Formats: sequence, C-alpha cells, structure tokens
Amino acid sequence: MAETKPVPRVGVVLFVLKGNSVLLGRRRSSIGDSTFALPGGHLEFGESFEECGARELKEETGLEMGKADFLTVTNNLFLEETKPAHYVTIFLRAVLADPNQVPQNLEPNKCHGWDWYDWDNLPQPLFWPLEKMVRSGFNPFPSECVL
Ligand code: 8DG
Ligand code: MG
Ligand code: MG
Repeated sequence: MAETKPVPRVGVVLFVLKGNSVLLGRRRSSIGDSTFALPGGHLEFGESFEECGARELKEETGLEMGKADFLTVTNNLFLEETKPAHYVTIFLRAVLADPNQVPQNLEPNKCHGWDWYDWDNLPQPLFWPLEKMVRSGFNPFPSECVL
C-alpha cells in the first residue's frame, strides 16, 4: 500500500495563567518525551481555537477554561522524529473559570502530571517550541498599560 503523504496539522495550546504561574505537564510522547509542555492538542474539524483549547484542557486536566484570548502562532517542524511531524501551533492565553480548581492527570499515558510553575523559575527541559519562545523573550502575561 502506498504511504500517505504527511501533512501539517494544527495544534492549539494554552498558557493557563494563575498569579505569576503557568500550568505545565511533563510529556509522555514520541515527540518531546519528558519535556515540560503546555496543555493542548489537535484542532478538530469545525472547532474554534477557543473550543479546542477548552476541550483539550478539560480532557487532559479536568480544568474548566475561563476567558481566553489569542496570543501568537508558530510553525514547528519535527522532521528528525521517528515519525516526522509538522505543526502550526496556535497559542492562547487563558484563565480558569474557578481559580481554585486543582489539575488532575487524566491522560497518564500522555503526561507525568500537571503543576503550576512560576514564570521566573520554569522547569527544565521545556518542550522545544516553548523553549524557543521563552528564549526569544516571549511573555504570555498581559502587559500593564501605564497611561
Ligand atoms: P489529541 O489526540 O488530544 O488531539 O492530541 P494530544 O496528544 O493532546 O496532542 P499534543 O501532542 O499534546 O499537541 C499537539 C501538538 O501541538 C504537539 O504534538 C506539537 C504542538 N505543540 C507545540 N507546543 C506545544 C505545547 O507546549 N504543548 C502541547 N501539548 N503541544 C504543543 O508546538
Ligand atoms: Mg489532548
Ligand atoms: Mg496534549
């Protein structure tokens, strides 16, 4: 049987913010195994970015997403992997519907566990698309508008 030609896929991931912290989980995956990454996953047919982000957050952590907004998009090539992949990744910023909710590890086959990490003291190693953003000086927190 002829191999199907690989195509780029769309990932939607969330910077879930709480105080000065973000939610990260250590991946169990053929892509970025053991690295700390944001919650998120594949955009499904017919979904808005916000719907996808809220669904993935719920599936992976049990958390209910509150207000969310678009931050940026990056083009990520994973060509050295056993199964090469190409993701256009949409990054949203979100808060929780209820800030007291506690994350659960609902997909333990895909993640070692979720926790809050201070933005000024992020764990290592970060999943490389995230590492690249952090190194470039990207900051997901709303900038203070001082008039
Ligand atoms: P699904 O079956 O639940 O839809 O997918 P998933 O298993 O949750 O997918 P994922 O790998 O968590 O996310 C899809 C892709 O998004 C991932 O393979 C590469 C891209 N991606 C980034 N940065 C990040 C990130 O920080 N976290 C996550 N989860 N994915 C990211 O480029
Ligand atoms: Mg998922
Ligand atoms: Mg995921």
